[in-house]
This record gives sequence, C-alpha cells and structure tokens, in this order.
Amino acid sequence: MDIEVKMPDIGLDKVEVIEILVDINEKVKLEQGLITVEGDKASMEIPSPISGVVKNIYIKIGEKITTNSLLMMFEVDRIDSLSKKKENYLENYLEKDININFKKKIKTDILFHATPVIRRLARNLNINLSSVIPTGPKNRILKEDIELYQNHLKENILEENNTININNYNKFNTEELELSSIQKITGENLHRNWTTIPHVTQFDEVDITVLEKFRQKYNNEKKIHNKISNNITILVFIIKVVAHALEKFPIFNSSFILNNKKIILKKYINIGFAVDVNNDLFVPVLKDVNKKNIEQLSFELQLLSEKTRKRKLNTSDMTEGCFTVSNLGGIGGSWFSPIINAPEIAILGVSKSQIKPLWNGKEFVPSLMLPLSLSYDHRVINGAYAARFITFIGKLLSDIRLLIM
Ligand code: CAO
Repeated sequence: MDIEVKMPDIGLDKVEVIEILVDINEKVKLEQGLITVEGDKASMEIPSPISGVVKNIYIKIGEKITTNSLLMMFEVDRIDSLSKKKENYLENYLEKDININFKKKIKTDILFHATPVIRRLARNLNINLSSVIPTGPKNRILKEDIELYQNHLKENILEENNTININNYNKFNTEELELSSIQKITGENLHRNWTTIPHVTQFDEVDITVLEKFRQKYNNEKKIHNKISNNITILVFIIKVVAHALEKFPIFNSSFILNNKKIILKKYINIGFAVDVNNDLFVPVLKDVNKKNIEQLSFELQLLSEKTRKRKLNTSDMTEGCFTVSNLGGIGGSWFSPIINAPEIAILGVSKSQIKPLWNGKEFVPSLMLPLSLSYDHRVINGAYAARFITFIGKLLSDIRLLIM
C-alpha cells in the first residue's frame, strides 16, 4: 500500500528544507528523521509518522515548504502488530488527518534548537533529541549534552542489567542485604566521580626506613615519659608531607569547575583521610594542616578517628577538604587505585610498607618501602606535574628533615 507523507503543522508558515535524511528505497522506522527544515529561529528535524520504504521524494534541498506540502511516498506493507502506538499513528494518518497526539509529538520535538551537525550526531548514535536536556544559549543542544545523555543511557542499561541479575538469583540459597544509607550516598558519589573524571594513577615506592626508625624512637621515648600518650602513626607524617607538597604544587590544591572550565586554587590546606566504619566510608577533614605540627596533627587525627568510629562527625568535620589520603596500610594489601573525592582533583592511596632489598650503588640494603598511588584528574593535572608531585612527597618521606628547609 502506498501512503503519502506530508509536512505536518509545526506552527511556522514557511520553512526551508536544509537536509534530506533518507534515500529512495530506504527502509524507514516510525519517528526516524526524514528531513531537516529551517525556520527563522531554529532548525528542526521532521520525524516519519509511519514505518515503511521510501518510494519517492518530492522535495529538494533549498525548497521552501509549508504545512501539507507533499514530502514523500512510502510503501507500507506491514504494520507491526505488536506496537499499538505505531498502529495509532498509521490509522490516524490514513484518515488524512494529522492526529492530535502526533501534532503534540512534533511540537515537543521542535522545542529544542540544534545544528544539523548535532542532529546528524544524534541520529548516528540513535538518540532522540527531544530527550536531551539542552544547556546551550537559547536552549540549543550542544555536543556535551549529547555525550551526557549517552552516559546517562549507559548507566540506565547498567542498572537494568543489575536488576535482571538480582532477579536471576535463587532466593533459597542466597541472601539479600540492604546497602546502608551511607553506602548508598558514597556509592553514588564514587560512581559519579569514577565515570565523570578521567583518572590516571601514578604509583611510587618510597624508602621510609629512616622515618620509621625516628617515629618508633620518638613514640618509645614519649611512652617512657607519658604513659597515656598515643602513638604517632606513619599516616600523620604522610599527611604533613602532603600538605607541604600542596604548597609547592598548588594546582593539586584546587577544584575544577566543569561548567566554566575554571580551576579554583585554594589558599588553605585541609586534608581528608578515609576511615572505614563497618563498611561505611567516612572522610573526616584535618583543617589547616600546613599550620600545625606533627604532635597537634596526631592529636586531632586521633580525635577525629574516634568521633568517626562513634559516628559522631558533624558536617563541618567532613567539609572543605582540599585533598584526600586513603591509607589501607594498617590493614594490608599491596597496591590500589583510589577514586578522586570530587570536587578535589587528586587523592593519595597508601598501602602497607614492607622490607625490600634496595640497591644503593654498591649493595642491596634491606629498606622499608611504602607504596603510594596518586590518582589525579587528567583534565587539570598533566603526567609530568603529577610525577614531580609524588617524587617530592617521596623525597620528604625518605628524609623528613627536608620539611624544615
Ligand atoms: N604501612 C605500614 N604500617 C602502617 C601503615 C602503612 N601504610 N599505615 C599505618 N600503619 C601502622 C601505623 O603506623 C600503626 O603502627 P604503630 O602501632 O607502630 O604505631 C599501625 O599501623 C596502626 O595504625 P592505625 O590504622 O591504627 O592508625 P592510622 O593513623 O594509620 O590510621 C585511621 C587511622 C582512622 C585512618 C585507620 O584506623 C583506618 O580507619 N584505616 C582504614 C582506612 C580505610 O578504610 N580506607 C579505605 C578507604 S577506601 O574504601
């Protein structure tokens, strides 16, 4: 059966055909773009009201057309009986009257502005532009909007797949556990950060033999004089050294503002440290680390750790961080890639130190080596800057006297 496809009423008197999106003999799906027309203020794609094969095209690029201009002849041999929606479209079309719903559909489709390049991109990616949220001037859809929508689609597919997997599990020999509210929040943040920030992780191993000897000697002497005092842990030295490195490499002490592509440099140095409390992850923040000595920092770290374990942190304890240190060394494991805690732009992962043979030019010397993993936002930090930053941290941890230089 042959069906004429005419120009629907899109609320404009005359529009120019700027693109013909299908060819003769092409099989076209319902709502697939047929032509792009341009009015005074915007260009828009006219979707097909039916599925079928294009038999003839009656318009040319550059031609001015109006409502009801004959666009194409379609050969329609079969209506997809599974799709009620498609049947409605066709029935209404056969009555030679453009259905109200179809009109509405066209109206919503043209509420956006998009250049032909963007329309072509959307078509190639099989994306319906009416679903994309425009962020450009005058509601224009930008390439970034399409990319964002594509990511959103991927996430939905992933979520759907996960749902299917859960339903596939046999409830008799498995158990379903609810995620805690903290896990849900941190999970969403981690997922967003992991999928939106281009992470690079730079690894290094640092000789802390001398520092560890000093730390143990200092702690032992303290215990002799003051029995109730707590150990200063290696983490405190790492945090202090990181603060010094942030002063020397200020780009690491910044936030990246995506919308206007700006970097906000911070003039304070607050460092968060990851704390695990029964699988809930918290990041309390030590404030003004550069202005405090190791003893003060150790005291505050213990106080904040205690508060975290008792789940008594308040908002100010967890905000205004500039950089995060995640130390799994007290537990074990060798290397890991930490996820950046946005809007920060880098995070330092620390793993368990181990004695390893280190060549000093003459012989192998048993040395206490601390594994570091620095993940950074590659939009802001380049590899050379990151390598210098982690090398600087390594130097300071190998010889803590450099802190006072
Ligand atoms: N390598 C070797 N030893 C390490 C170490 C490392 N990387 N890090 C800590 N240690 C040592 C400490 O120096 C301390 O030794 P001493 O008893 O000789 O003083 C010992 O391990 C215990 O340290 P600690 O873990 O009690 O204290 P801390 O200051 O290192 O850390 C806190 C405090 C709160 C961060 C920690 O208890 C904690 O919760 N760690 C888990 C962090 C976490 O969950 N990260 C995951 C985030 S991502 O999911």
